[in-house]
Amino acid sequence: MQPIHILNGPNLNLLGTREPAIYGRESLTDIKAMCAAAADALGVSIVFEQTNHEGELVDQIQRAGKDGSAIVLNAAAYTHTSVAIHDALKAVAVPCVEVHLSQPAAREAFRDVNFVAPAAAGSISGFGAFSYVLGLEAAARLAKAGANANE
Ligand code: CA2
Repeated sequence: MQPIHILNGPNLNLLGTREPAIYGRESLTDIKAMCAAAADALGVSIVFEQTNHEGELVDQIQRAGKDGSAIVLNAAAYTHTSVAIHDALKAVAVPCVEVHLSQPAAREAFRDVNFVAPAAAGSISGFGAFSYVLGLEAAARLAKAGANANE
């Protein structure tokens, strides 16, 4: 099976340095290590990437569509703003599981707008770094089933 691509959007490289009450104390490197351990247990391989740039995130989604079996996506702030990321997810033939550390629905009203969820197979939010482990498990199940959310 091709790897599951775990993609991270803007500012997530700063995790562990600020706002631990909202985003937890783990750094993105810690989350990558948690995902690697979970991937081993699930018998899948992963690619783990982060970018602060919208177009680069679109490129990463397109690469995942060619070289991956599923996407786990924390698009961070682009979740709430990016038609380009919505369109990229709709354009690829692999399923996407949306993940968030926090629970956006319990936060500011501007986070109620979500361009990722309508293009995702499902969403996992509010469990801190564990959202990624749950998201990876869901993505592995979808990938093994050969699911394609955009068919
Ligand atoms: O809860 C999540 O995972 C979010 O995707 C995080 C985004 C936010 O815009 C989404 O609504 C929910 C923000 C990521 C910012 O990351 C920071 C990391 C360290 C310090 C400050 C921000």
